[in-house]
Amino acid sequence: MRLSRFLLPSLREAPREAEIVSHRLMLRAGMIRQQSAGIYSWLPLGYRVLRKIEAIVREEQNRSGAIELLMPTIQSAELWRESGRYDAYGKEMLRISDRHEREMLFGPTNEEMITDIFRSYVRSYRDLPMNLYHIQWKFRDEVRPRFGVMRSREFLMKDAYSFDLDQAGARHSYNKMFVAYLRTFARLGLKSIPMRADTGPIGGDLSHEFIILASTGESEVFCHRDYLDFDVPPADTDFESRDGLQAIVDRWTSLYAATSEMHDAGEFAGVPEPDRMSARGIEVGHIFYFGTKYSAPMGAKVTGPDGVEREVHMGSYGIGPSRLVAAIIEASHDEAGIIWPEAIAPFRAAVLNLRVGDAATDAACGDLYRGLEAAGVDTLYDDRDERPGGKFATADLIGIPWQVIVGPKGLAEGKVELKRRATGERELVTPADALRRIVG
Ligand code: 5CA
Repeated sequence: MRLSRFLLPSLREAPREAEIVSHRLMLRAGMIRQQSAGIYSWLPLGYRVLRKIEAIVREEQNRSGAIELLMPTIQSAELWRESGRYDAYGKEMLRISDRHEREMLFGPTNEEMITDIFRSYVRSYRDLPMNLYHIQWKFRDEVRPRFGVMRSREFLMKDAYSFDLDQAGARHSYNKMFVAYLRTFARLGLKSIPMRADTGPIGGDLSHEFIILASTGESEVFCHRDYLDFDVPPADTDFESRDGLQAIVDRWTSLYAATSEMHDAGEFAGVPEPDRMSARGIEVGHIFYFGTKYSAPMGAKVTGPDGVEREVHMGSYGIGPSRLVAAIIEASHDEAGIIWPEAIAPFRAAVLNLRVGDAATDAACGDLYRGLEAAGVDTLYDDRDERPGGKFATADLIGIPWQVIVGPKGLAEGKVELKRRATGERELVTPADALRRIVG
């Protein structure tokens, strides 16, 4: 992408309304634009990151055996009356009526709708276990939308729903998501810690929040320090092995870790003092097992091997990709701006032309840009007619992991400068070497 042809409305100054660093940087880097309280447009740079996060979430869901579908954002009140949640959900639900005065709502979550889909098509235990997920916009009329996309009213959610014949099967489905979540957050460059959690309006009695530690986090959390050094399950983990997965989950729940709602000060005092960590955290995922809470009132049943019909055991599993964009920035930035992990950077490389209009510099930049793109590297070519200082600042602000700085002085010696955003390291190399190093 040529920066001169891109929409990147970056700002020098942090807008005053932004209280936390991720919100400030997302506005300064031209990633989002507020349209109403808690409602944002994703500008081109921000949208690229969101899509990359979504892709990693999707890959790990698929790896665990979950199946993707897509449900609508608008739902009917009638469906929610079946579970009793239409009245129970309260003011967080955005209620709408259509031209026929039918009561509708903008979905805050999809337990009812997925249960309706399931009961319409699945009748036999032979089709179980089944886990269906989608990645779709949700709306919750939060009392205090704040911190930009961290706590917004409209936000993207990956929500998965599992169906099993019995509680033991449901536990295995829960463990699959538990392990998939550990892998997902690690691939996004985050250290997540699963913590015992409250279930709120979703319900049920087994639940974990996946928390990443950050001083600006909204949740107060308490945990054992050793979690920070735990190894994440590898890509070839056998998701079908009940015992194997249970062993992983047992290890990841063996030490103390709880959010403030579930905190037990007495138990925490039992953790050796140097290992005790009380910190602030951001909830990036939340998983629930709630048995037959929805299948019973909505009549989602399957016939078991003995020919007897039973209500299915369900769980639901959420990740917030839009919140993750902000959470990753909270975890990875410096005074100059964002430091994207390579896996989700909006562009992996930037080519900075320090003398636009100089034939040799333009030619070298053009070659590098085309070479990188041809090798499959998403590249931003800063071909704007602007001073070098402004170009350095922009590339650092928007966090591009590899930066190739090209100017007439270096080129006279056949060299360009290769800079790593994360470390600030700079090296003089030939353009061919720069390309080789970035392509990897
Ligand atoms: N139905 C269940 C699981 S699918 C559910 O709704 N869980 S949840 O309420 O915990 O939300 C799941 C995830 O969505 C959260 O972990 C968080 O990452 C994200 N999320 C929730 N509310 C917001 C919000 N207001 N802004 C941004 N992300 C949010």
